[in-house]
Amino acid sequence: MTVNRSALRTTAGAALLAAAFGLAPASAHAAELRGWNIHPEGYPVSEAMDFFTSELEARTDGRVTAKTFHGGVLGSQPDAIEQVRIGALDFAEFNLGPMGPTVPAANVVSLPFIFKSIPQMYELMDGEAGQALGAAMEEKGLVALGWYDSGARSFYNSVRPITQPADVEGLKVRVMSNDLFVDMVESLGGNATPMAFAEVLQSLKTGVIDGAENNPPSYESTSHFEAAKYYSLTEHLIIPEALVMSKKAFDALSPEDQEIAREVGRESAEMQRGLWQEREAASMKVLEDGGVQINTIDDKAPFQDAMAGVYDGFLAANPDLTELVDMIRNAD
Ligand code: BDP
Repeated sequence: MTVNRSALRTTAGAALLAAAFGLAPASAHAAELRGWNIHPEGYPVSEAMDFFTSELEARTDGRVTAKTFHGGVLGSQPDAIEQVRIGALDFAEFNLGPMGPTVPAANVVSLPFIFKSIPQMYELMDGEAGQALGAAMEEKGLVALGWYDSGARSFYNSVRPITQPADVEGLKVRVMSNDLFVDMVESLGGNATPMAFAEVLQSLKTGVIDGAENNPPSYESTSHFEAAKYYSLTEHLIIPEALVMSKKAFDALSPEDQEIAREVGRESAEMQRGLWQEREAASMKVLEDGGVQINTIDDKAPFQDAMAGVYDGFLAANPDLTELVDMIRNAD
């Protein structure tokens, strides 16, 4: 029997090189990536994530396979952020609000009224602001692949319509898990309770809270509107969301597959934004038909003015983020 020594040397050499550079040999059986999503199937985020996983698989010729667990079955958002960071989960779609405690720069887009409109948010997230936030997230182990839309959040409650800050006084309002939102509600005279999204409906029904705040699709999809019928369009928060991959999972991909993941992530965001506009209109119709009393706020200035202390406190605690705050709030 003849042994092809040069072939052996080549194989051994390649393995050595791979080991030296910390590259794992490509495996035909890479584990399926696991993704977290708080929203139910059919929600714009969920549809866009399904597009992401199926296109990722198709364009990598099956080298990368991925599955999203919809409906929050893999736990709460603050926990999931940690899990993705450490690589226990591979990808997810997060609102930047609950990300603030982990990624301080993310708090900048959780400042009330910082964006002037949704189109302005798109423009800034697709430009300099998105780059700055993406870099800050990556330092914490979260690779942003696309910026999703989450519309504008407004207050809803079971007690009265809100037309001026004084109407918030004394209301028990659920907020997402981030002290910034506690400050925000307290600045309006309300009592803020940070709470997991999944617990809100029951808490509204039992009177543990009087209300919460969210965009029309989430207020509708969760049935919160059935327990809290006053929806007041304060539109105080425009917080972008992100499709993210764990840096651990991302770094394990080949450069070619990383590029594909980024490309499909960007495309999924475009798709999500289109679906979002449609769903917002559909949700408003469900709310109207469901007997929700919706009021617009003609003059938001009193609400904006009430937020001065939130900004002052935030900038005093995070002077290094002043530049990013100014860049966004001074943008046209
Ligand atoms: C929705 C966001 C979701 C949040 C939820 C909340 O899309 O990520 O978890 O609000 O209020 O609009 O917790």
